[in-house]
Parts: sequence; C-alpha cells; structure tokens
Amino acid sequence: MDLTEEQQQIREMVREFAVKEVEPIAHEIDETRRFPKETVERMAELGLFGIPITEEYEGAGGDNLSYILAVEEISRVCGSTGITLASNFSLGTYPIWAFGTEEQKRKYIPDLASGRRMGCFGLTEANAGSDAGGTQTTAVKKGDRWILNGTKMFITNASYAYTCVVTAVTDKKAKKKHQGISAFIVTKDMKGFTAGKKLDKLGLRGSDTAEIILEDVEVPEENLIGEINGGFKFFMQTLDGGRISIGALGLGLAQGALDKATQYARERIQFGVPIGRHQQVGFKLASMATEIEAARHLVWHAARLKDRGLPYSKEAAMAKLFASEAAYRATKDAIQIYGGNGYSREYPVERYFRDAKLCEIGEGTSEIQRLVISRTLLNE
Ligand code: COS
Repeated sequence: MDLTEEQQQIREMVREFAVKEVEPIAHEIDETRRFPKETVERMAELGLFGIPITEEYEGAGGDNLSYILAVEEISRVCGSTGITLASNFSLGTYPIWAFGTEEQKRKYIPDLASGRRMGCFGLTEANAGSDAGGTQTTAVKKGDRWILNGTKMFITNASYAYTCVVTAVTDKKAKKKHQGISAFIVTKDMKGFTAGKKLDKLGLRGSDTAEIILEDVEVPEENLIGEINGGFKFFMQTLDGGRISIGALGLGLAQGALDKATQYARERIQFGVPIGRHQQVGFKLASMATEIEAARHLVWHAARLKDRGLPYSKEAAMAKLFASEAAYRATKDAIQIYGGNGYSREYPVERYFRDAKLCEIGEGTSEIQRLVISRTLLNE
C-alpha cells in the first residue's frame, strides 16, 4: 500500500483542497443541483484534469494511481465533484489520449488536460445500456465527412463539454453488432450537436448529466478514432479504466461516511456514554473500516496494474464491484449510526448514501462487473 513521495504529495494537496474548497459547498450544490464551475476552474488550476498526461500535452506527468487518489480524496467530501473529475479524465480524455492519432492528441488533449475545456463520452443510449453494442446512432460516409444521427443519454458533463467521444454504427450489416461500431470525436461547435435535457437525479446532484443530441452532424473523417468498425473495443478498454475511477468514487464516499460516523459516535451520548462504546455501533464502524481497507487494496491494485501496462480488465471490474457495494453498505450504516439525524438532510450522511448508489449502476452495473469477472474466470 506504500505510496511514492509524489503520490503522497498529490494526495495531501487534493485532501487540503477538498476540505477547504469543496466540502463547504457540497451540501449547497446537491440541494440546488448547481454545477460548481468555480470548483472546476480551481481543479484546472491545480492540474487535476490531466494528472496522468505527459507535460508535453499540458498534463501533470503523473501516474494513474495519483489520479485515482485525487478522485478518492475529492469524493470523500463531495461525490458530485468526484464524478465530474473522474468522467472528464477517464471517459472524456482517455480515449483520445490512448487511441487517438498524434494529430488528434495535439488538437484536443492540451485543452482537456489543462482543464480549459471539458470532455465527455457518448456510449449510452435508450437501447444501449448494459448491452453496450446496442448503439442505434448512425454514421454515414458522405465525401470526406461522416454524418452522425442519434441521441445519447446519461452523459456526465454533457452540458459543459467541448469534445464528446461517441459511438455510432458504421456497418449495419456486420456479422456481430460490435464489429460495425466506430468511435468519433464530435465537438460542440459542430452544427447539429446539442446537449439536451438535464437529468434530475437521486444523487450526485451537483454533477451534470444530460443527453447529447446529434442531428445530421458533419464530422470530418480525421475525427474517426482508429479504424472504421473498430470502435467497440476502444470503448470497452476506456470503460475498464473508468471502472477503476468509479471504484475510487465509491471508496472516497465510503471513507467520508466512515469519517463522519466515527466522529458522531464519539460525540453522541446515549445511556451515559458515547454511542461508539455500544458494541452494536462500534462493531458497525469496525466492519465499515475493514471493507473500506479491502476496497482500497483492490482499487489501488487495479490502478497500479494499469500504470505498469499489465492487463487490468478483471481487476478493474473487481475493484468497482467491491468498492461500490462497500460504499453502499458503509453509507447505509452511517445513516443508521446517526439515527433520526441520519435521515435528515441537515446532516451529510444521507447525501453520501444517495451518491453511493450510482456506483452500483454507472459504467457498468454490479451485475455487468460480475459478468466480466466470471467470463474471465471461465475463459469465455
Ligand atoms: N477490452 C478489449 N476488448 C474487449 C473488452 C475489453 N475490456 N471487452 C470485450 N472486448 C471485445 C471482445 O474480445 C470481443 O471481441 P472479438 O469479437 O474480437 O472477440 C468484443 O469486444 C465483443 O465482446 P463481447 O462479445 O464480450 O461483447 P458483449 O456484447 O457480450 O458485451 C459486455 C460485453 C457486457 C461486457 C459489455 O457490453 C459491457 O461492458 N456492458 C456494460 C456497458 C457499460 O458499462 N455501460 C455503462 C456506460 S457508462 S459510460
């Protein structure tokens, strides 16, 4: 579990920023569904959007684990801000960084890594949820352009993003549907590209989730990522990394809920003693802490595999699965420890609980993670 000096510095810097600047507005942005542009600007100033991107492209030249630590620390105080950071890098930036041409990287990565512009990822559609290959958005070649039509939904940062990496069907007759899907970089200034309705959500209410509508959008052929009909695998690989970041989101939320519940258990007196001294409460805290530590091992391990260039698909799924479910249990138990106060919006733990639920759904449900893990075990 040792961190390098650089990783420790990033962790401490982000923790300080989170406590000083993110936590004080966490309740308000949740309550009013406000996207905190000022926090996004501060995260850009601190270089958080491009931690694993090399300096040549205006990144911080760090590693993937450092970025995961940043997501964990921000999520410890505010899940909405945590997912804004996580989606911007793992989904909005990474596919261009990992699979784009040199020209695409030069054109788009500096703006994304520096945080001057935001990015998003357009995979999900009304009929392409767990079945990621169910894409109905189409791309038809016309001269040197692709004409895109379709609607993407549940897209994090959609209203604020300049670039959106989207999937579209380029070969309707492909033998297997994933063999006819391509990936494109679409930008906000292209005619016919609009961010649609903003979703009113249970949790993560200070983050932006909206539709992306593509109506006869003319995309230059140089904006195709990789080969025609080769986009599905890029999206799957992008999701592998995204799953580590959702693991970090869950981990941060669980840790935040434990911090609060422990403090409360020290201060709240019932039957003449702090409630933490009652075994039913103390043991709850012990179980939460143990699961959080286990989740941290899985999340950091997956991030380290990625840093070392080793396969991490199964480990990312395990990290996300375990950290998400641990977050759900920890935030639920934090409410229980707070009792009636936990059920009240006057106290933060109900927000943690609502935010944590997303981790079991976004970037592949827990059921999909079990499918990915079991298929690997069975060599399918
Ligand atoms: N990395 C690289 N390639 C991958 C991959 C990965 N992680 N996962 C699958 N592939 C490849 C497979 O190897 C296969 O390629 P070949 O035909 O060359 O063998 C191809 O992609 C299709 O894979 P598969 O047959 O497993 O696809 P399925 O349609 O069965 O779907 C799941 C696989 C369910 C795992 C996928 O659809 C998925 O992850 N769904 C969840 C989507 C999701 O997370 N949505 C939320 C988005 S929020 S941004």
